[in-house]
Amino acid sequence: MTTQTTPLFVHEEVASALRDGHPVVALESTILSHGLPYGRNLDVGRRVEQTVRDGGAVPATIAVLDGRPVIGLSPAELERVCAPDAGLDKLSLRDLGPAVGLGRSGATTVAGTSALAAAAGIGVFATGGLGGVHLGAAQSWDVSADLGVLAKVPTVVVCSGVKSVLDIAATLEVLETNSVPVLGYRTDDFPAFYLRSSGHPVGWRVEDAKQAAAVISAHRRYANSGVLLTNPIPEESEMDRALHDRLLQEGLAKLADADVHGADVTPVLLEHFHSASEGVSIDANEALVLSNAKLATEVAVALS
Ligand code: PSU
Ligand code: MN
Repeated sequence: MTTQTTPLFVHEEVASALRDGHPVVALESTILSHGLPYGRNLDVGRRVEQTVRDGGAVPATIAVLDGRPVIGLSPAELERVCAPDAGLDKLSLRDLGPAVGLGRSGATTVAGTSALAAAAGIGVFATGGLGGVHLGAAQSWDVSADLGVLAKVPTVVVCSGVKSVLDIAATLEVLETNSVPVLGYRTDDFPAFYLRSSGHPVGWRVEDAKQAAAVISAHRRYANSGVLLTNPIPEESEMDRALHDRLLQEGLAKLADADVHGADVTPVLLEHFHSASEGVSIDANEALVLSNAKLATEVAVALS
């Protein structure tokens, strides 16, 4: 019997950056395939990569294509992930084995991306929002695997907090239980994705990428868990609170009416926000992802 280990397919540019100790920033693909509509996703994917390049690091967008875990999509592969008929599965960490073993294709979530990035030796990862504890989780047990992966994988996730469609207080409790430090970039408040503040305090505040890098380096001496660096959406792109609250109530009602559960919850809610806000939420989403990519790049540069 032979044991087959499936290698990572690391793009040459990424591989050489890693060899030379140059900064690399991992990027997820679920945000493109399941989080943003066709027509905008490719543009955002390219801009995020360009933002990382402009900051002096190499971008590595991650997905599983035909059973190959790809670290650093080529331009053609990025187009494939963003195509209207891409038909990609949403891959959390538990789905990587099945997707690779069965030769399938899928976009990776924060959990899936963090695990593959860490396996490739990439420690900094930029995204939009983290998955968390869903409202009503006491009954549904719906807690994103993103939190469990941050507990075990020494990754730095730069994001704009979690959406207010989640139970933010419970999400912060789970992060605490799992020894994941939550840093606020120039803020004392945990951000709520479309909104700059959730009303919940962060554990620690950092003023610049250098401070963040110092915290991350020190954390790695004592723990194998990840670090969450939260960056509020740029002020000029923050969503109007009344609009936000209306969309949220409608979205939650839609979930209940259509009996949506599990992995479909986030995509269905995002779809509602996008269509009912006439694109305001998409602009907000793009602005925060770009801002997070810029900050993650500064942190990766400071760490390298
Ligand atoms: N939040 C967003 N946009 C997204 C996601 C979360 O604002 O696209 C995606 C991310 O890939 C995240 C995943 O890792 O949803 C969490 O899904 P779940 O709750 O099913 O674990
Ligand atoms: Mn879930």
